[in-house]
Amino acid sequence: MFRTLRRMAVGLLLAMAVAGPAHADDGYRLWLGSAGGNASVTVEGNSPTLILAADELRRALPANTPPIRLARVKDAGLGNEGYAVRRSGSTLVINGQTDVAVLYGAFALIRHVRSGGDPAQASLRSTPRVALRLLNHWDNLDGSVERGYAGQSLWDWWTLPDYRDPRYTDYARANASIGVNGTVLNNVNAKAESLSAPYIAKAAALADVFRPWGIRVYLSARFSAPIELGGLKTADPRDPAVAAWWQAKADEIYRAIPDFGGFLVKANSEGQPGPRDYGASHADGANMLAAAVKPHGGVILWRAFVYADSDPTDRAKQAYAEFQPLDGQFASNVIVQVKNGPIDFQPREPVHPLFGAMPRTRLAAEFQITKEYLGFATHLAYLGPLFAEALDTPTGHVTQGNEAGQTVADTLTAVSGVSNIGRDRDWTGSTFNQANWYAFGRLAWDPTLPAQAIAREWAAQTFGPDARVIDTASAMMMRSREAVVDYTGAFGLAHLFSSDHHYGPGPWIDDLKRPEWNPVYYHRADRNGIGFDRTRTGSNAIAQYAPAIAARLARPETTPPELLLWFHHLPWEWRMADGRTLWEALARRYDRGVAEVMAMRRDWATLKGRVDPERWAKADTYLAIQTREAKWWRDSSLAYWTSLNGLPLPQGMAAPE
Ligand code: GCW
Repeated sequence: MFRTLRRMAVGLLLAMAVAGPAHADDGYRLWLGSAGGNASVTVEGNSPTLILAADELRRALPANTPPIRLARVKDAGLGNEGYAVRRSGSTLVINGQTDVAVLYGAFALIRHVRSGGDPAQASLRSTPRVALRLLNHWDNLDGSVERGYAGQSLWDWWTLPDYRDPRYTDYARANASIGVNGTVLNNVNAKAESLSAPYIAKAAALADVFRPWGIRVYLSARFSAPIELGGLKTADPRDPAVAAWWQAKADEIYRAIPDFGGFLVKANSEGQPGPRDYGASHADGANMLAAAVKPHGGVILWRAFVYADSDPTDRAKQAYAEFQPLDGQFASNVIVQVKNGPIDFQPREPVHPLFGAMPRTRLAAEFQITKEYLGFATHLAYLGPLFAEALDTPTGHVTQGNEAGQTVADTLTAVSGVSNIGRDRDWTGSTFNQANWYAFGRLAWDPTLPAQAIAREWAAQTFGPDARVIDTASAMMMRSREAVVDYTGAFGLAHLFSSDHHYGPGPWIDDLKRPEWNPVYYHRADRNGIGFDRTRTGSNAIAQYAPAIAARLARPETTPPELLLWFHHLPWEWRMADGRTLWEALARRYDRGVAEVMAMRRDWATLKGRVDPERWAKADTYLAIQTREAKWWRDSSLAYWTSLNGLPLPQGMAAPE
């Protein structure tokens, strides 16, 4: 009896040792994969960053890779962060002007090989197009994450600064591998305490972990901190005592974190304090903070996400109205951070009119990687196409040296992504959500990369070299965001979400405190028509765009169909370019969205057995949830629209369940 038990126990242990734990470790390891290599790597010098780069190469690349040599070189064309990887005789050489540039080169080679490239043929050269590539964590000091769907905050404030969880290192590795070079640790809805001495020490511990990976730490600052922490009577930016308090605070932070990146500020927005409380402008507030960090080389990221209930005519116009007139007034180390669209991270928005409209101000684009309006963690929505679409949009403004006209990406000093990272084992709540973190970093580095190439490269590194898996998974990803647009509201409809969690449909909601929180404010549908008139006959928001763009948006016929109802209020019988009525086209889009999700699930089913069982099953279950909820969106939305317009559903479409 005992012997049998013992034999069983030994057998079990052996089985575990051979097969490894039952769960898919790769979920934790992200796109970096598991260690299996043994490549031969030599480093010149003993910089900590180069040693880390060599370790990454050794663990990721097999022993038969040509020997690799890492070295800093002078090559002005590479800038501070660019790399060059090339063959020299029998050796692969990775060069950059700085240690971190060489590290980026090492990750580029790993990416090249792990997505199917021949190491012997590697010839890679790249410099980042945008200087600051930042994650913004909306992490609270109590461990919760605003709009976070992947568990508690990664930062364990309780055990910091003493305990440096190895996970912080893995976080830094993942970010460095995609070129992210800064991270804002705490929520923009900031508590003053995040700038207190104990939290500075905690942030400093994280900064120490991140430093060799080329990642700087930033903090969100609460504008009223001089009152809450400093005991001052005011936070008026024009008061010398307030400026002195911030100067001393900056000095204190820089003593602990010499390469501190700077402050991110949400001011006079959704109840946050700011300079306007004292009759001062956003520029007054930002410049006062900028002066405090300037001697240390820091920046101020000042958010343009403002809308006031005092002007309910069109929320989409308010940020431009408040910020554009301040162009030229911001200090040189202020970066105005603008959300990609004028409302709030919808599945599709036009780009924000501020891009290109503030030529004398440094700008950042803010994207949301976490899927607040795209189905939280469960729905599959690959955001590569959303990010790329925005970055690639022409602003219509022509600048010197850019006579062909600039794109949004051309206007940027920084790109920020609101993080989707939490303490979940898979970091982001689902395997496919990891791709959004990955795509953000890749596009921040090079906004011209095609979203599909990024999807393939991610899939290869995440699931391995099986071509069927790479083809199928990347094709699913590429159709996924458009599917979400279709089942939540196509043709530029927006903000139809149930409040204020923003999960599920609520186009009928009309009873919230502020008019611009209500979905009915955005769709303006009635018996006769639907859409928000932003032309001259309506809010005239189109006048905030460059003349060439505004001229096209002035008429529905020349407005991109996917933004039609963002800019125009049209009769349900309006004829689309293909001759169908707007109502028929819209109704069919809901159906198409559902069909696309069902197709994604069928495609995923064909990969059973080709993806490890744990990750396969979780994604399959999530696609089942998404199928159910896409139908919920379609059926409830159609039921609501028909209750207004009294029109029958297009032929062949079943009545809502
Ligand atoms: O997207 C909205 C969110 C808020 C968020 C705000 C912002 C951090 O619903 O949760 O607050 O925007 O970006 O400031």
